[in-house]
Amino acid sequence: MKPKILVACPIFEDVLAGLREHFDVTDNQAGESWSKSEWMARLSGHVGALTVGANPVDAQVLAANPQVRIVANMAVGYNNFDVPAMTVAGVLATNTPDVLTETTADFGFALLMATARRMAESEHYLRAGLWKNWRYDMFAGAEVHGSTIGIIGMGRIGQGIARRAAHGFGMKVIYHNRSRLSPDLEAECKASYMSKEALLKTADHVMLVVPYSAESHHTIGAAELAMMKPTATLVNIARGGIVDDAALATALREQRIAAAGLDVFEGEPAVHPDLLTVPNVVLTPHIASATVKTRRAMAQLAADNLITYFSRGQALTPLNTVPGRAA
Ligand code: 8YV
Repeated sequence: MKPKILVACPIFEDVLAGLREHFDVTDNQAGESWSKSEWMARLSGHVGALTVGANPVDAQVLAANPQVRIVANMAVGYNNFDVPAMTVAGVLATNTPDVLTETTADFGFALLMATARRMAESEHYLRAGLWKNWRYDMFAGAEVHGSTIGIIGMGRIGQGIARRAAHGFGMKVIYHNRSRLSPDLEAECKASYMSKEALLKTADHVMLVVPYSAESHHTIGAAELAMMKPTATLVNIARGGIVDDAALATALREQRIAAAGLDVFEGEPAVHPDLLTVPNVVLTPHIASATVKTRRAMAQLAADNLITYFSRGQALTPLNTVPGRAA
């Protein structure tokens, strides 16, 4: 009898077919959204699951599903997991690091460019048939090349953005992180460490790439927005909840900062209604890792974590250590 696993989100058919060779798979190719209680009920009877951010794995879910041995997140971020609770319950947690680093850094840069150069706002204007003549100040935005980017969160993706900024666009790179990079890495990224406050006061563009945790909740709120230059832009490709979206919408409406680019939202897929009514914000639906190649690599790595765990008792990219389960 093959172990039963639940694939909680739609994934590539060939990756699913590969999983079916090893497991009795329940899929969600229909892409149904489940409430927490539905998700807990669906998980019943399965020893493993492939999840995304919408699937919380906490003490309550684990208590209702003591048969679960591994949960493989198809994401590098894992704030939907309570890893200590999973460890206590003997459940292995895995994520998908590395495979999405460069793609996500590309998107961060694209969102910065779109935000600073007002691409979404000007496209809407053109589509609405409002373009009647040329004006010197029509959608004049902020300079990107040669300006100063402040990166908050200098992990792999933050470093990828720093390299693009410094080497591709001649930008000055300043960063804030829980710990400083090694001198070698700082030199490679041409990045200088700063306190968060100094960074917010100095940067022309602020890029958020910090993982979500209780400590990083509302890293950017009204007080931080007030420290930023009135000409500055803010880009969040990290997680909803890192920014106080209500405070941001107010700052954008009052033009206390110039513009924002957001790929992630507090309570997504719901978006704060005030953000939908301000023009100087570019909004995308959590797609920073969304290229076909990268999404395939993420799905395959999550699948391989399940396969290697059940066949060899080890996963490829574990987040915790629990007793192995070799077949
Ligand atoms: C995922 C992400 O696509 O990897 C992450 O942490 O934010 C995205 O790449 C998304 O979280 C799906 O769970």
